[in-house]
Amino acid sequence: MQWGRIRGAGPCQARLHITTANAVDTNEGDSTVHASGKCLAVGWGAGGLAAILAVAGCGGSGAVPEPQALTGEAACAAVKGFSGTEHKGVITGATWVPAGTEKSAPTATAFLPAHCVVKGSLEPRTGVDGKSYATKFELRLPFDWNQRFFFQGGSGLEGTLAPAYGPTGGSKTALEQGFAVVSQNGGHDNADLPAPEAFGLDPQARVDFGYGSIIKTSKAAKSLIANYYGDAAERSYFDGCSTGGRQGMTFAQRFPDEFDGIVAGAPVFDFGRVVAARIWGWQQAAAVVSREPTGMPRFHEAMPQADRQLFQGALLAACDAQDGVVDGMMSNVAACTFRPKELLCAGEKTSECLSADQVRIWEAVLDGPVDSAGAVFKVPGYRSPGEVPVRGYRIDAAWMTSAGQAARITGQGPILDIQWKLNIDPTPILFMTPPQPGFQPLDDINWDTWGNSMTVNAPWLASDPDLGRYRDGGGKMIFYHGTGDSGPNAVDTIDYYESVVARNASREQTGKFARLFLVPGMGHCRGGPSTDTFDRLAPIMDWVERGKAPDFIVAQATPGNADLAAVTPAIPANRTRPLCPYPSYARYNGTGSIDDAANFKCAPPAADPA
Ligand SMILES: [Ca+2]
Repeated sequence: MQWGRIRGAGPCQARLHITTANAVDTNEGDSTVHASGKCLAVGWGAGGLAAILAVAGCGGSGAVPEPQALTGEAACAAVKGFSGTEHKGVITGATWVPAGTEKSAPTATAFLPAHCVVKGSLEPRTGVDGKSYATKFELRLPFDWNQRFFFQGGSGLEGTLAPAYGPTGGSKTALEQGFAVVSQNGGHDNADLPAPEAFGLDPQARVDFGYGSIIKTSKAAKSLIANYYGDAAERSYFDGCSTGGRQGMTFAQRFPDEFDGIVAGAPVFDFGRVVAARIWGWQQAAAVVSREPTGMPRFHEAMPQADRQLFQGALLAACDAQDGVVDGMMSNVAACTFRPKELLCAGEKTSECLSADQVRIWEAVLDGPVDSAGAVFKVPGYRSPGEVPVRGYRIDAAWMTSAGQAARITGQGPILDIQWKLNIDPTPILFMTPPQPGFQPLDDINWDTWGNSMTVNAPWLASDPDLGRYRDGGGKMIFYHGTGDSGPNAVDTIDYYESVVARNASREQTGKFARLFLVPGMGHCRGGPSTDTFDRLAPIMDWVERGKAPDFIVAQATPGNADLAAVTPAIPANRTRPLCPYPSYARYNGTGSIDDAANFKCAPPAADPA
């Protein structure tokens, strides 16, 4: 599917025109140019821009004088002349990238189209900790623009500026499809900080990480787009996973007018609760294992690889067939009620059963943190009482590593390190209010009081179920979440989605603007024994621009994904599956290849056989 421009049949390419200030007819405090052309220039704040007038080349009737028309490289260079925004921004660079000179990744088959890379810095300042802060963004403006804007969501604790190519999960990036694409750094640069989480010492930096950086970036990008092309973007889309998924929810909840379509994957919409669940799980294992001289628990001792495989095999044996086919994937997660305690050894520990400690650890991980009275963690419980206990493979990693066989076996390796840096290290500095340097989460947490420390006024909380303003503005929203996610739990996202349903007239009415797609077996945003590759942009565009709601999304396995062979039966790299809107799931029709999505349909949970 090729998406054309929304307005104007003729070319609408960047043509930045340089005039003198006297030649521009401005309103007070507004450098809008009065012209009869279809694409007319819009000034970027008061002053500063009067000398630069952007006129796109579509639909113009000739009413606009044609002074020094600049295209391509010269137009891009002129962007450096922008000197102010409503957020006190400065353009720090504008670089022309000719066609055929840059790829979005070394493995990409095609070169990127000609475009201008604009870099800017918004509200630079010195924090209360004496460190330098600013919201930095990168905006890529394709010469051949499709009149749309794409916001590329961030990740983790932010602090870096990713190239704004706009990955979509499909074969082409958003930039290659003609979108103007922006990325941002979350309001802080890791290069300016002693540790990634250190921005937690500055209250404004916390706010910027929560929502400040993304809204400033969105506003600035839209202004720049309007100037560069001489016309505002007709449609705006957001796509992100993890922290990016949370940012998508933040836009829908706090800034519902910013986007027409939002894709929110594996959203960390309650970071404190995700971290709490992690720490809780680690605590359970740490209590029964030895420690490195550094104090790091040897988590792998609690669950050797053979026992992990024993559990995985038992889980699949219990739940794989519930979707109509034994294929190494558990698509009917609502029907899976397998519990670790079913593997408890009757006597001595053997290779065929789990010890009492192992069962206790895994059961505790599934139940989530409890206080001294045995009540589920209050902020609120990271899984609801009565929820199905086993979702995909989440149990695989909740207390140790997210992926990677080597790390699972040895307890060492970069993946565990990453989990530590996202959960343990930031807790005293970033997730506690006020910060408490020196706090040792693994040993010091008091689960009776922990909830308040973690979530009160946390600016990154995005759990408001009221999406009414976004809905009423015509916005569409796609959530997706891997059932094997070892970070933010798919159960949490299900619970959030149900809370949205509860705020609307019915599930059917909710499905008219927001749908959730579970990805069976997928880990955090990708990976896992799953079909984890799918185009996220096409479905949301179909929904926004053609009124075609996604009844399913075809996903395929990713060649080279080692996790495909980690289950029995192994998953072939050519497998496709429909991802289904919750609560339906992909059910095998009973005939045809089990690796072809065409032989599956989205079935309601009630279709599960007795
Ligand atoms: Ca199955």
